Amino acid sequence: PLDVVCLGESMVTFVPTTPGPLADVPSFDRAIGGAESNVACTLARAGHRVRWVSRVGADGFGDHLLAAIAASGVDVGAVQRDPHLPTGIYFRTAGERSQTLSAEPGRGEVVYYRKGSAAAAMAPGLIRDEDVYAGRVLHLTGITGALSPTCRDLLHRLTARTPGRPLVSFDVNHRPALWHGQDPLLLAEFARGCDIVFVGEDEAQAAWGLPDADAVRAALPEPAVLVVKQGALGATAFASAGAAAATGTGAAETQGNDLVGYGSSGSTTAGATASGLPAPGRTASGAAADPRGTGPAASGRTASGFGVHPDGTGPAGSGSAVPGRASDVRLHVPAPVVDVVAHVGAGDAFAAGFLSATLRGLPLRDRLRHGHLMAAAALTVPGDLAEPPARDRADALVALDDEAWA
Ligand code: KDG
Repeated sequence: PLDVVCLGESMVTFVPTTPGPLADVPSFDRAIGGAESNVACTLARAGHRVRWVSRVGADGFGDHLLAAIAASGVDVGAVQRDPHLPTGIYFRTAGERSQTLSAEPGRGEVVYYRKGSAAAAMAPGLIRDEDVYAGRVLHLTGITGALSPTCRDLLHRLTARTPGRPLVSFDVNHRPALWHGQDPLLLAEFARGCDIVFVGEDEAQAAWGLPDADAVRAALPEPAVLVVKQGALGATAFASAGAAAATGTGAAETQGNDLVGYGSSGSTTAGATASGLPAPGRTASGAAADPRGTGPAASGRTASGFGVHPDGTGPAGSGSAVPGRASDVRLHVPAPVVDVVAHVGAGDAFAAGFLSATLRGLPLRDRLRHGHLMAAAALTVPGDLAEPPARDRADALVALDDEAWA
């Protein structure tokens, strides 16, 4: 059995050989990009069994993506080749925010050529359940939700709280260039259906108008674990009490939802109840009677659950504040100081480090620290992917006292 399945589009990436705005760049180096395959490659390089599920064209770029991702140790056997549609590509500058096309701080300019790509044709009927549900964790990102209507449908389906599904991890990954003309509140809807959610404080601000980590938790009480990344400051995690603890003696003993401390039944329904989450199929009104008083359920929530609506209309009324989970553990872990070469890929590496530690049954603090260490490795190389630190070295760094991490 696999540890993690990652689903999403990857692209051949063209990175300028010289600095400066894209308009002036005469030549490019070839690399690969794709948030979910970055997570897959990092996890595989860190020793986990990982599959990447996607679609690529029957073209040379598709060949290259498959070969490069497989070379990291990722199973690409379930990736489909589309005989007619091309593999997506994109161009980006290395780092500093420079031109108008850049909407993401530190990401430089980003220009996608992925509309109508083979991956954008992913659809519920095309992606097989046995391919995506083969791991202990399914990792998804919000990028998929913006690629096409069929990709959006697929993400809706994979983030529905269906019984028996693996643990679902979701990185919001708000890419403004992809959401043009679409409502990024949809990203919150996807997040509510997941068990572990990663979001940058800057993304939550840009996509949802939420000012800080606490506001994000108030708006997203459903995921058992919510990690709000705060750039150089570190990250703040919110977890239901059980989800914050060490959950097992090691990967072999830790299965499915037990990974976030739901209990030992292995059943999604029982797990959801134990963690204060709405059971599948339960309506918002049913959940209002939750004895923990943790607020309304996911499915019935609307944009008014946000303290500030992205349209600028402000709080939806004095009585509408949505509390976080009463049972939450809230934990901030500072990030180590590094000399940043390029931000691209750091969020993916953070998710990979956090998930790796989750699979190993490590406590919340250590999961955050492993996330930071993987991110630090990615921040100090120019490309998306870095060689993860050796596990014993990473464990030794994670075990240092709080002072060393302050
Ligand atoms: O996180 C890095 C990714 O953003 C990059 O590899 C490209 O997946 C990508 C995207 O859609 O922006």
